[in-house]
Amino acid sequence: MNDIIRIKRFVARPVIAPMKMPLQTSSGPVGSALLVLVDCETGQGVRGHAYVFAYTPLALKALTEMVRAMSELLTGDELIPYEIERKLTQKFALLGLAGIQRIAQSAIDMAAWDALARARNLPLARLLGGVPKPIRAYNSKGLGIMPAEAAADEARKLIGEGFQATKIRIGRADANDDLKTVRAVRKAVGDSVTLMSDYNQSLTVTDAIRRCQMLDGEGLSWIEEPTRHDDYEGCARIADLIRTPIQIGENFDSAFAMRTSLAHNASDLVMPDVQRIGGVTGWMRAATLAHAAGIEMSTHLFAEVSAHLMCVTPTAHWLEYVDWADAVLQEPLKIKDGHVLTSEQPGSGIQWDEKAVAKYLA
Ligand code: SMN
Ligand code: MG
Repeated sequence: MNDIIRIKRFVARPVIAPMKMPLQTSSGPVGSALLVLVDCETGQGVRGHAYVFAYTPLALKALTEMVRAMSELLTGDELIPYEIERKLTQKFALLGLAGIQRIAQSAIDMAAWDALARARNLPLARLLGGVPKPIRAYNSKGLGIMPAEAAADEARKLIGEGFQATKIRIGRADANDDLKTVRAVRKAVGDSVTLMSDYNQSLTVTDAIRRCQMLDGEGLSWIEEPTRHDDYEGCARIADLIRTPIQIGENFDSAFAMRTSLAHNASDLVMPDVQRIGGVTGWMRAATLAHAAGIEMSTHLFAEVSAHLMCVTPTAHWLEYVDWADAVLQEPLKIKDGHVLTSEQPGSGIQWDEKAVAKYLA
């Protein structure tokens, strides 16, 4: 139990896995799962697993190489996520702790925590001081930018998979088409279903105020990223004028960014992304900030690990569910009554389907 666990290396593998339902956002398409799979190999033979998204094929190789470079720095070190963070933060201080560097560091952190939890034979939520629980989730894998009738059909399908909530991507060229779509989806799923919406940063502040006002009476549970993610002052002006809660956070690239955002009252809600906020380590800091600020916190993608994190997030709000890594997972997440069932296996529950990985290796 008290044996020192040493890092042997982190293995990074790029894969391009198919997505059953490609997603069109107002900031571009997500058509296949461009993942870097990261394994934390330890001297004891325990292996931790995590994946991150490269989003564009142009970044897949660079992200893989960045994880490999970080692995070289860490070989032989003790498996202590906070010390790994300290070392990587110091080594990359001059380059900057954002973008590919940030995602690679988060991948290393998640794989390290997973290895630690497996070494202790505990689900990640338990290692963090909590217990795996069912987490309320919205089905986010569809409802991209599409015509209103198609959106209504797709919404029915997404809710039919066992959910009580889903998210509509908005930001069509004509604001009336967004309104039409929101109304068509509402009609299709009924009043009891929770509907979120997401502009993916596509509007100017002035346009965002006008367009959010058009949607303000539609019963949306939040309007996400109406404008540039780092214009906290602009987001605050929007949030001030709109009754529907404004949601941002998937682009916070550390708890420091979230602190600045909170200081500006940029949003009513936050939803950090575990691959940008700094992995498990960064998430825990962000969760403390949200708790102290009394602001509800949701997740962004990465449902497998995020479900564990929600078990120890004091202001846990909604888990975003997508199935984009399922093609390479042995045991995809299970859904029950609108909740994701947090894995009870040691670690986060991520286990590669090696046959599928071999098939999709890029
Ligand atoms: C989103 C972001 C990145 C990839 C796909 C979809 C979207 C979301 O902003 O919040 O789901
Ligand atoms: Mg979003």
